[in-house]
Amino acid sequence: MIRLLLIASLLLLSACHSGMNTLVASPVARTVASNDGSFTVYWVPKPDPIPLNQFFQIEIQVLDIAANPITPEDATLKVDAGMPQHGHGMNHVARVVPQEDGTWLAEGLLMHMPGDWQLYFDLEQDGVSRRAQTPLVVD
Ligand SMILES: [Cu+2]
Repeated sequence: MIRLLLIASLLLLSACHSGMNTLVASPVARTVASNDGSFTVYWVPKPDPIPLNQFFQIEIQVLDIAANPITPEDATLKVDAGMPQHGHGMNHVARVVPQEDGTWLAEGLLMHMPGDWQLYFDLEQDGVSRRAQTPLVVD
């Protein structure tokens, strides 16, 4: 417990210096764990809620299992979305731009149909790609 508090306060300290605090502060960000449990994606859609048939962005921060940030210096992030029940993806390829504060900004996302989407975060590190995914209803 003390160790967790220590990590948390260290994180807060480093967050203040790098300006990352807004993304990790619950409940601002939504969270999704990777399928293998090795990292967590904190994400904030802009605007929120995600609009139908309109471009939107997602601010993203990734923390490993010990709550240490995984930054664009450590890994490459891809963001994609699809409607599995319809067998299609987006009509646009999202651009994921590394930010100086160690986060990412995904741009050019567009949900062109209402209904059940899946949002995919693929983190590639040391030649291995691992996925976090979350359901998303757009109406
Ligand atoms: Cu569809």
